[in-house]
Amino acid sequence: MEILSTVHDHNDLLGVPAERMEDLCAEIRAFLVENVSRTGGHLASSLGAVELTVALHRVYDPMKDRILFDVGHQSYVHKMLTGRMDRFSTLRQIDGLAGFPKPEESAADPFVAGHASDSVSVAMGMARARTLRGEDYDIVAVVGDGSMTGGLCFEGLSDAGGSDEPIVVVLNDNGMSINESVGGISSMLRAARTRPGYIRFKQNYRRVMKHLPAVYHATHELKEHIKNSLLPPGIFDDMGFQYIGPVDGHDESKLEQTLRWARELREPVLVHVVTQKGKGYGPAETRPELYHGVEPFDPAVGVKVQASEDFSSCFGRSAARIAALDETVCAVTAAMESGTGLDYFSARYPDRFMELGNVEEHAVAMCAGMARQGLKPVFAVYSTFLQRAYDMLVEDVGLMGLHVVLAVDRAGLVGADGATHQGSFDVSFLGSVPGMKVFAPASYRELDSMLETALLKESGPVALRYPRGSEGDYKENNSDEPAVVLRTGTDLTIVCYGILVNEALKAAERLSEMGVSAEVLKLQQIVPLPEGPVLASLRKTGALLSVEDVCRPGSVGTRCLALAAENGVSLRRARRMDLGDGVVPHGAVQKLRERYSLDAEGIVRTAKELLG
Ligand SMILES: Cc1ncc(C[n+]2csc(CCOP(=O)(O)OP(=O)(O)O)c2C)c(N)n1
Repeated sequence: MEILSTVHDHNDLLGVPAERMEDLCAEIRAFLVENVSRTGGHLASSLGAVELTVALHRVYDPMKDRILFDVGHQSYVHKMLTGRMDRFSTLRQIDGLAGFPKPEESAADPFVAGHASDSVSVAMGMARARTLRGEDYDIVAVVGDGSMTGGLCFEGLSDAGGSDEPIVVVLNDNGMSINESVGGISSMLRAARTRPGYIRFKQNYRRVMKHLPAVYHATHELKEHIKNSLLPPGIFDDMGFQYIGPVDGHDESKLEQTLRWARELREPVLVHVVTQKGKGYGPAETRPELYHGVEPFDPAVGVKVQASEDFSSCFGRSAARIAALDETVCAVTAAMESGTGLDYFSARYPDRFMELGNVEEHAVAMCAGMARQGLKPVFAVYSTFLQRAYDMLVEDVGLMGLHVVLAVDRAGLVGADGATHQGSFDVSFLGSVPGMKVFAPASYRELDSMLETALLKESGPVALRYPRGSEGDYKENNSDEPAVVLRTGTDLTIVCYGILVNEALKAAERLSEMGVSAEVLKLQQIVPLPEGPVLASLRKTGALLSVEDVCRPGSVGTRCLALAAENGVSLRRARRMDLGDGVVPHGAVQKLRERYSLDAEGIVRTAKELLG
């Protein structure tokens, strides 16, 4: 790490001679592979963006200018070049370096990132602030081709293209989302990538015509014609951007030169950069999808593909099983095919599987259309990303009571990805969608039965929320009842659901050893609340302890309190154990449970406090 060890910021980087840039990039890649293979994290995207990030950091000063990485999973090199290299051994661990941009961590991170497609909008907001406040700094949004499939990105591009704000959008096009990019935008970019002739033509044309303005006007139409034949839809130019590209994203000096040019234009510019995901580490170049996000692995061997059993794989198998019973069942994903376990389904029912791209809003509205015309769609989506489609849930699904099923994966604590990815809010927002039923399976068997019920027996909107990872000791199937008393007691009612049932049962056992008789009421259905069983238990014990991995507003505990009050059940004591405002930092799930007292120990402690 001869060169890398001397680079801690923008000025150090400017001191590295141009001819050493290739060596520097090689050292950065070696550092990334070595460190991420130990901690786990997002590897392939950062590997692909090494030259691009170095060039950005030579052209722009990240402490003064604003470099916005869309999603932010590709920002590891940015972190390395802004004084955080020595913290990489703590990446994604509790109190360690975050895996995504985090302003609290460094002034070089201008904005929280984690969800795709918002960077151009944020850049436009900053550009307007800069103009109105008469300030002087540059703004760059770096967005991947996968994230560009999201509608929000096009809202930002439309605004930017129609404005006079000098901003630079760097399209980091590697042809990949987590898996291969899909849809019309990706076809358009593929065509643009393979026809680099236009940019050469345009550069030469401009150079010559600068001296011949009369001829320029006369030949403008001809130029447009040539443009249209070389660059299929010319969409960015037509939207008002100066389109520059495609540029080789692994030629650092070319990138630097292009970015300087883009900055000098002082108008909305889109620089189309072509990169290879996983570049420089053989196994990641061959299977970039496997190296998008990795657990710790041996770099000499590479990531091992293991068919592990977890809630996602269980969902994929169940969806395929149920699809065999009813040919109107279809499965939908927004760029998360393997993460949600739907690769199993897609291999068996390719015609009834829809991978739409990074498009949660479209996915929900599209499912509503399918349901309206007699299909039974299940949209498998991570809890955190479903947030984006709230309006479609209310307007397109809820108001017509359409039979759309949501398989809400990664509900609750997700761990290392941190605040932008925790599934803390789904119970709160799903609970307000008209007609929505929410089930919370706590075992694979419950997930399987509840999915069948949701798809084949229900007729309105239904969501199943289940956690990241595997089931615990609880393996029963109580899905026939909305609620079940797993353990009877007289001193207090522990209301729980989903994976935390395991912690609640352990806690009740320990409490009984201390002479406290806790009733464990497990809910299979959390919206609407199973009022009868909740009231019966609270009347009996007179004390409520709700245990859940969600934010407090709209939580089950909050609704239990309201239910008790409305029904004249006076509680001697009550405590809601949850994730508070829902903003939970990164760290291993078990560590986070400990921090929020949502492990058995914490529940015991809280129960003892509660009962005095
Ligand atoms: C709203 C939203 N949906 C889904 C995701 C999950 N996700 C993280 S990265 C990614 C792929 C992004 O592809 P691209 O922007 O091309 O970047 P690349 O990984 O190819 O570098 C996806 C789908 C997300 N972060 N945000």
